[in-house]
Amino acid sequence: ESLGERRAKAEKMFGLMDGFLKNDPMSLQKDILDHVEYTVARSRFNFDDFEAFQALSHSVRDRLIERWHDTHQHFKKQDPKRLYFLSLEFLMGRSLSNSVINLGIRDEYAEALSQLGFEYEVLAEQEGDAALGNGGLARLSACQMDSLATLDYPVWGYGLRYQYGLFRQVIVDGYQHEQPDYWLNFGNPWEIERIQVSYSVKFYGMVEEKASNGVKYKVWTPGETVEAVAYDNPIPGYGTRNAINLRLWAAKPSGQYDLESYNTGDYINAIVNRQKAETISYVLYPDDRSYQGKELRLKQQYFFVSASVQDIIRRFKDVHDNFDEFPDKVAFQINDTHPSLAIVEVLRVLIDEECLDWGKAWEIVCRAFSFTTHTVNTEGLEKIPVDLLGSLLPRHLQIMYDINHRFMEDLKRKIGQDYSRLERMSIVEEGIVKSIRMANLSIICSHTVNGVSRVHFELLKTRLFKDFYDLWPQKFQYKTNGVTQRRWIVVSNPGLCSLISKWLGTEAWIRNVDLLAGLREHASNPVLQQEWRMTKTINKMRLADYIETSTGVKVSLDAMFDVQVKRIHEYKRQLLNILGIIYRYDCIKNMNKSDRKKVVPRVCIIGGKAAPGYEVAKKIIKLCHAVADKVNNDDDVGDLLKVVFIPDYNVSVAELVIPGSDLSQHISTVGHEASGTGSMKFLMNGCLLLATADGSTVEIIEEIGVENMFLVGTKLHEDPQSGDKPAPGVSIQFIRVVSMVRNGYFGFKEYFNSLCDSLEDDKDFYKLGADFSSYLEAQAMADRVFVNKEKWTCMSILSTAGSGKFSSDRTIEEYAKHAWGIEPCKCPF
Ligand code: T68
Repeated sequence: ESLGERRAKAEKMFGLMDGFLKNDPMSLQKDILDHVEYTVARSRFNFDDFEAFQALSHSVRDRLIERWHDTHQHFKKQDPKRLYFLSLEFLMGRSLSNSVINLGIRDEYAEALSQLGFEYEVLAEQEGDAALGNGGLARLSACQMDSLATLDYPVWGYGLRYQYGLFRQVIVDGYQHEQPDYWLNFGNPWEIERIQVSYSVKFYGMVEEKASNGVKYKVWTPGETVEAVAYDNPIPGYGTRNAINLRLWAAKPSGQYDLESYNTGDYINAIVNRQKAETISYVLYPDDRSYQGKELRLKQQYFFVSASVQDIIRRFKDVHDNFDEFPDKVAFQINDTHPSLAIVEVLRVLIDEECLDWGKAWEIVCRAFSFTTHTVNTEGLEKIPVDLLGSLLPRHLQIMYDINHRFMEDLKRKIGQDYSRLERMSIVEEGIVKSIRMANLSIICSHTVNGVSRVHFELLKTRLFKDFYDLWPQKFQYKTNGVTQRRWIVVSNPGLCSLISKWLGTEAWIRNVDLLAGLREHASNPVLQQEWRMTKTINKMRLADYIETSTGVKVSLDAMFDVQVKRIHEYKRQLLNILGIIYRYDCIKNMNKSDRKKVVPRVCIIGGKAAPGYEVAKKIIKLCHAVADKVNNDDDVGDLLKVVFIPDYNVSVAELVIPGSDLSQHISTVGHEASGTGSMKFLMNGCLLLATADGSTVEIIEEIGVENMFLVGTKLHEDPQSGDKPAPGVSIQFIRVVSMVRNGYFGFKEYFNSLCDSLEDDKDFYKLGADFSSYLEAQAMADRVFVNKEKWTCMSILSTAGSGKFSSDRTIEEYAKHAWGIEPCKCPF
């Protein structure tokens, strides 16, 4: 028997097995103890909670790997069209609970651990967050990966393995300070380092034109080479054997020795300098809107794009020898413009390395790319200075000019000499700093441009990308964002999860969330209502404990927990919330005893990070603390009002806060939030919304009915001119609360001066003054309903029941059908 024959025999024998690992509690115990001993290298008679968590995670990881291998084997065999999801940010949070739930073995693990004398929940708390992203955009990628795996789509996610994720927010004297998030300090059991999967990424240098047999071609001689090493993160689907891969790249010094520097004799410095290559993937940029033409950021973008494109083309060429088939086998999704260099990189590879002519390469690219934008304002669009591009990626800049030249010629033929329109649509922006408009590039080269909610789509068509929409209306679409009910109900709210399954008589809603609508018929049932409130109270207890440990403030469970958690931004109007709190405080202070009895007690909870260089946002955080100090220490007010700022808001904090809140605020100035996804998580958890008709809230209202939430202001379509009309006069209440801040009622008079100035009539860009009365009315309405327990609970049940549309499963189905053209590829169980 030859080695090959023996191998084939073994493959046949073991290939028939479902996987090697068993999931009964006894087998799980043995596995955990084996990992304690051989992976964590602790004695199986002596290990602590953290070591138990490590061993547990490794045992779960083994099971993930089995499915992940089978899935890739299956994809390889079927060779379906694959989606490559490119994003510079993924906000995954914790993985343990999500994995054991998706694998369907949570209870088995809990049982196994309890027999070993450990509590599953306690170990799960040991895990730190993977925070490789800023906010909405990054968490959306994570939710979409969960849906892609669950729906069996053949997909790879690609991103960057930052050594430092989003900064940790530490509050000192009410001010935000940033600390590095070295999340890898304690190891990362979920990733698999692939030292053999690595690619060289090239930067700088120069381009020469050469010719052979009369054919001209370009040669790029780079000046720097960095190695990209793959780290794979299996993403398990729920109720399926499929597990897909999220491949993150880390930068390492290149193995190609630079003889020159070694020969100078400065061996030590040569090594130290080479080590600098690693800085490319060191740290995530913490700005979630503004764009600064920084070289390191551009390097990160190209580093990740180049490695991913090499990997994708290698995989394609393993099985195909003709690029004609490329668009039928490969779909690219670019998450905002951050990975849009991929477009140019694919063109470059096809033309310079695969020797395709421009026409062929261009056609392939235009059929492969789909682009989603997450922004509403032109200032937020990414622009890269031409000088920077020309020095870092000289060949890419040439290709961008080539694309633009052809596009402009074509456009002139279509629209004639309308120079101002031609200028607006050009990829190149002339100006003091000549730059490349990455959004224009992305639109021109993609077959589909996606918005993230219906109103966002309207804004794209009529404002942001009007010129392009008029040219190519068929390219423009929208897929309203969604979130995964697996993480946001099943993992984070187990109580509600069992309650829902009990009343629906099935767990099928976990894969088919439309079934939640079945709760509607029970919304007024007093038995369900009683159980619903009980579940909420338990979640509120959990949250109250967390508030006390993280802020020292004791809160009453009878109070309405009113929450606003999200990145701090002027347009999101945390300031409106704080001014409302000041108004409430002022009212209580001026009430007589008998009126006070009627006050509905509130706990106002705010949380979120400000970009480190965003001064106004940082002042808003400080104001929040200043108001909290005054209110919480006022014995006269007691439990009628408490104000808390939850520090270091992140995914795992969200999992605790959202299930425990009664009311949540989404009060951006209308026309400024592209979609918003936090609201969807609150909705699923039966938390009532107090919101403006902005972004996806408009669609939420259609699903649940405006009578089941508290609307601030009018709906956009009722007031189409709202953007241009002068703000209605501000109320006396608004003037009063602003002057309290201005006059130093909460201290720090000088420091808050500029905040107050920004609220003056003519400077109030985000219309806090104009919306204040309506905001107070919505808040007063919430108070009135809260005392009517039956009504409130009914609205809460109807919120969950109406949340089905906002599952990322629906979003992904829409993308698969209307943008990517991919089909499920289910691995046999
Ligand atoms: C958000 N965008 C939108 N951007 O603001 C939000 N930007 O309305 C939407 O729901 C969400 O995307 C998902 O579509 C962001 O989160 C960023 O985080 C970001 C990061 C870097 C650069 C620019």
